[in-house]
Order: sequence, then C-alpha cells, then structure tokens
Amino acid sequence: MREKKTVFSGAQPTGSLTLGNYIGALQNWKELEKDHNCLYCIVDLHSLTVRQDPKEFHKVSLSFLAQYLASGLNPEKNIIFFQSHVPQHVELSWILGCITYVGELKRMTQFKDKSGQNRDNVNSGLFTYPVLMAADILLYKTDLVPVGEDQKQHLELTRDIATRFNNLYGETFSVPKMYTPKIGARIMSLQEPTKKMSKSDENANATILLMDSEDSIMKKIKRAVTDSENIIAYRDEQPGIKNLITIYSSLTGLSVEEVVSKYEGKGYGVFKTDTAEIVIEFLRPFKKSYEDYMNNLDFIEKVYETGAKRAYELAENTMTLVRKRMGMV
Ligand code: AQP
Repeated sequence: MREKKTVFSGAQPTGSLTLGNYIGALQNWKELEKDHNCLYCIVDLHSLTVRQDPKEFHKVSLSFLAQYLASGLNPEKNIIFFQSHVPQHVELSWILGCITYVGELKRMTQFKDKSGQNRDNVNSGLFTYPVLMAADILLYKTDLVPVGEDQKQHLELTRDIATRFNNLYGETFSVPKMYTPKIGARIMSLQEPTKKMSKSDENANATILLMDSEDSIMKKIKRAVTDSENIIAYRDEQPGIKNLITIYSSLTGLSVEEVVSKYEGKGYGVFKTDTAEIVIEFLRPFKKSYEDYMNNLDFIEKVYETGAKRAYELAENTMTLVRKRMGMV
C-alpha cells in the first residue's frame, strides 16, 4: 500500500486568481501539502478552450506559477508544473474520450454556461474539457482532488470514467474523492451573490483578484450588494452578507458563529470596512512575495522544469500500464 495519499489539483491560467480560487482551492492545497504527495498543475491546455492572445497567455501562465508560489505552496514538497509540459495528459484524454459518452458530456452545466457565454466559439475542446480534466486527475492515480463546489459535476464524471475503465480493462486507476473546504467551497460574486465569483466575470466589481490594489479591494467590498435587513446573519435569505461572513471566517479562522456574534448590533458599513481590511492585510504579504518571484524568472523556470520531470515520470508509469491493459503493441 502507498504510504501517503496523492493529491492533484489545478487552475486555468486566464486573467488572475480570485479570492474564490484561493479560498475554494489554494488554501486547501497548502493544508494538504503537509502529509500528502501533491501535484499542483497550471492547466494551460484547458485555457485554450477560450481564444488566447499568445503573448499575453505566456505572461499570464508564468504569473500563475508565481501566484501559486506566493500563496505559500512549497516547490520542494509539491510537484508544480504546466500541463502542456507533460504530453501524457493529452494521450490519456484521447483514450478516456473513447469510453465517455456524448450524452454524459452534454449534461455538464459548465459546458452549457460557457457555450452560452461564448456563442461565437463553441469549440469541441469546450465540450470535451471534462475528459481532459479526468485525464489530469487519473494520470497520477490521484486519491483526493481539492477543488471548489463548482467542479463537483466534473469530478463525479471523472469517478464514473475511472470505474468504467477499471471494469473494462482491469484495476488501473484510483477512484478519486473530492475535497472541499468546510466553509468557502463557493465564494459568490460581490455584485450578484447568488452566482459564483469568477475570474472571467465582465463586471470587475464582482470579483476580488489576489492582485487587486488595496484601494480597489476596499471599494469593491464597500460596494458589495447586500440587503435591507441590516442584521449580520448567516442565512440564505441574505446571500451578500452570508458571502462576506464566509470570506471573513475563511481568512481569519474564526467560526461563522464567532463572526456573527462579534458584529451583533453593528451596521453593514462597519462590517464591510472590517472585512475589506482583513482581505487587504491577508493579501499584503502575498503581493510582496509575488513581486519577488516575478523578479526571479530563473527560479520560476527551475520550478516548472523540475516539476515537469517529476510529473512526466509518474505519468509515464501510469501510461505504460494503461497501454498494456488496452493491448497496445
Ligand atoms: N467562486 C469560487 N469559490 C470557490 N472555489 C472556486 N473555484 C473557482 N471559483 C471559485 C475553484 O478554483 C479552482 C481553480 O479554478 P479554475 O481556474 O479551474 O477555473 P474555474 O473553476 O472555471 O474558476 P473561475 O474563476 O470561474 O474561472 P473562469 O472564469 O475562467 O471560468 C477550482 O478548484 C475551482 O473549483
């Protein structure tokens, strides 16, 4: 039996990481690195489902790696790499695509949402995205996948594909489990708090980026849509306030109850200012560290080259078994 469990997760290098990405995923990545074998990938091939300007894409991809490191991920403990540097992701994706049904992919709500938003570019990559995601995960015999709530449907499909492959060709893949934070698995838009916070939101006020200036964070949180109840309560009827309590609690470690009782009888103005200050304080060392990494591109290169070598070896082990199981000469 393997001693430590394997963890795999990733983010697409488009725009900049959001507070939602951090609380829903990266915060857990850091927690898991303590006693798991972790692979954290920058899933650049996934980003191609939306048209990218090559120069900008190159810059953003490197910037994502710096953001991973600035979030505190240790490149010696974890395998940090670019998806496109390990070609087995695409090879396995083709194989898994051949045992995935069109009907299954048609049910994916992210495909429905994204094809609705990009009507002029509903490409087949957007449709088969969940198969590539399944390949990313299964390639490393992953046990745990720390992601936000929005990835639940994709992860269930990954589990179905793994089980189907194992039934058809013999035990090959671990069937991975989803790992979400107890609180903060779905950080909501500041402008439409019934919708998730997303890096591609057209309304800049809806999203807090890890790279936002202090001034802009204060303004965005002060402008966050709330309600007219004027009670700081954690309930579905007050989604805006509930979202801010979630952010507050996730970044301070205080429980929801502790936050609510701290602000009993206080108004939204005070609560919003305090929440903004907590986010600003939290991001200050992140930004400093990000700048340091971006000024040291040699180090960044070393991290992704080492990561790709280590990931390649693991991926090739799995692919050797997969090819054998399937009878390839
Ligand atoms: N709002 C969120 N709350 C909690 N977790 C979230 N994640 C994303 N948004 C939230 C989690 O972040 C990880 C990386 O996400 P991704 O880069 O693969 O892209 P995504 O899920 O499509 O996130 P975005 O920000 O909404 O990007 P765009 O706008 O490009 O589609 C994942 O684990 C995700 O669950």
